Amino acid sequence: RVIFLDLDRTLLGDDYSPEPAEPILKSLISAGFEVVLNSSKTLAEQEYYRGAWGLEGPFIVENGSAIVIPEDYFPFDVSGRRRGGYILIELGEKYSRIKRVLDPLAPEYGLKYYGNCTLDEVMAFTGLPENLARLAMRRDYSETIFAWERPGFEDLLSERGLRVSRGSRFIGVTGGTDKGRAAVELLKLYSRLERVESYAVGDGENDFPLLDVVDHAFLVGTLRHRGAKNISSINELLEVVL
Ligand code: 2M8
Ligand code: MG
Ligand code: MG
Repeated sequence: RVIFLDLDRTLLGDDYSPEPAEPILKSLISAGFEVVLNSSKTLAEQEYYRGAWGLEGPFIVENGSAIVIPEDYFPFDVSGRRRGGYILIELGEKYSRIKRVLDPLAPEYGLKYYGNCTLDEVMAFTGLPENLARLAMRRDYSETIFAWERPGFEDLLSERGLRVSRGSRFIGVTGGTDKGRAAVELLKLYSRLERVESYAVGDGENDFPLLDVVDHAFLVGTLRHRGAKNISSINELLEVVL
């Protein structure tokens, strides 16, 4: 059983600390679940949480932009780009290209995102503590629009071939990918080992494509999505799946 988990407002609360979710992850792992983080967060941010929770498997970064697989994790060859002990299956766009599209629109629409904010501004917009804000600023494939003064930029970004989606708090900008597409690609690899039953938990609109591709879908909070079961918090998940 493979379970894809979103981070912000699914496993993490407003202080972004890993501690509250730790017992949940422990229970899922001891029940035999393969836990795969699938979030808007960067590789650097997710390494922090993986370390805190002792996760060792693949994970999906920046809204489906890349599947990150520890080298030698699967007992067969996986093709992708090798970097820092990982194999990266890249499905999104390079960060530089996304920034090149956003920068000329920023003055007119009053856009604020990592690429034109200082560390202090990032901390103020997100509420991230300094160490995590620094890791969030290490973007490889996506931008996050924290604030805007005028509407209308979303259509322009789509016309320029970028994908715009709502996360838990902000607007995410990626290439033509999403959390669901990346999950499908990773599930194909797991299926080469054994028959997989898939689960996912999220809270935001950018989780909908992920909820659509798994066997068992859960939404934390009050948003609704066809085929997904609403739960009030991640703790309720254990009652349902264990
Ligand atoms: C962004 O992700 C959230 C989660 O959905 C959002 O878009 O609302 C990303 O920039 C992520 O890297 C960052 O940690 C988070 C901080 O709230 O915002
Ligand atoms: Mg979320
Ligand atoms: Mg997310």
